Amino acid sequence: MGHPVVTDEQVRTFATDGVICLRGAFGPEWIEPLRRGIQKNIAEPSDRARFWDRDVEGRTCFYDNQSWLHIDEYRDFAVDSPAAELAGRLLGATAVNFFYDAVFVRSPGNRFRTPFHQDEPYWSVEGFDTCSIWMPLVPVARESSLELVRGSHLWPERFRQENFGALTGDDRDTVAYAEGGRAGPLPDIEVDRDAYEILSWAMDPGDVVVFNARMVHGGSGNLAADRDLQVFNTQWLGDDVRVAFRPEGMDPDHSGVMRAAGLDHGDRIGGDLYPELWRRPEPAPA
Ligand SMILES: O=C(O)CCC(=O)C(=O)O
Repeated sequence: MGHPVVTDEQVRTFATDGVICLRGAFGPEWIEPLRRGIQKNIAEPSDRARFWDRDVEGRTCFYDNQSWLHIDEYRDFAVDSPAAELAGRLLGATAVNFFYDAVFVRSPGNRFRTPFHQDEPYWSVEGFDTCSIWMPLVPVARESSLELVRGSHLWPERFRQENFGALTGDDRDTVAYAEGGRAGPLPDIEVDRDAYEILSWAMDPGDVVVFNARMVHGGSGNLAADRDLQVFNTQWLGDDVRVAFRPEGMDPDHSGVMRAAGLDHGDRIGGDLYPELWRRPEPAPA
């Protein structure tokens, strides 16, 4: 089984690049249940599930999130796997809360590529100390893997993001994403790829890409006819993260469930929906 403790050099790489690929971080005891969980999740989607893509051949990209609330295999991974410690140590955090899970499941040959975007501007929280653990449960070739613009978590601008509802055609995803003090749209990475240092990795089950939620990222998909892609992704929140209800819109929009749980704008994240799952051990007394 992979070892959860990361080296100082890996912590530095994550801080400067905004992303790190860790090989063999999770063993089959985590991969196999998550694969079963994905099949259950497809059979029993939450009301947040979407198809990002369904092409004329019937190939699909299925998406769901916060399904740990009804899929035990996801809950077990979030609560009991080394993921929380991995996140906490990479973030250099005092403590880490679980935010939510997301799955991206592409059927064989699906060509859909996720548009480049940053995650944090969509979220109902704000802060620098965040990470997502992107975990393919099947082998993925580099040309079908997630792509990330190195160091983009440190870009000073705050960009307006695109409305992903336009992809699903689902009224529930229609969010205005007003300009609201933002620097304008995200640069078009695809038309000027050489201007950016784009990182991506061929990966095997057990490998993970961990990235800061301010990182510009996208891609994956673009699958060969005989290859599918099942990705389980968990999002983790560290010390400086606070609840943020954004007037420009949120996706996924947690403001309703957060308010119902007694969380308001500016609050420290916590409670049963966003449990603290790792805390740095106190140093032993000298
Ligand atoms: O796997 C993908 O296609 C996209 C992943 C992504 O954008 C994310 O995890 O935020």
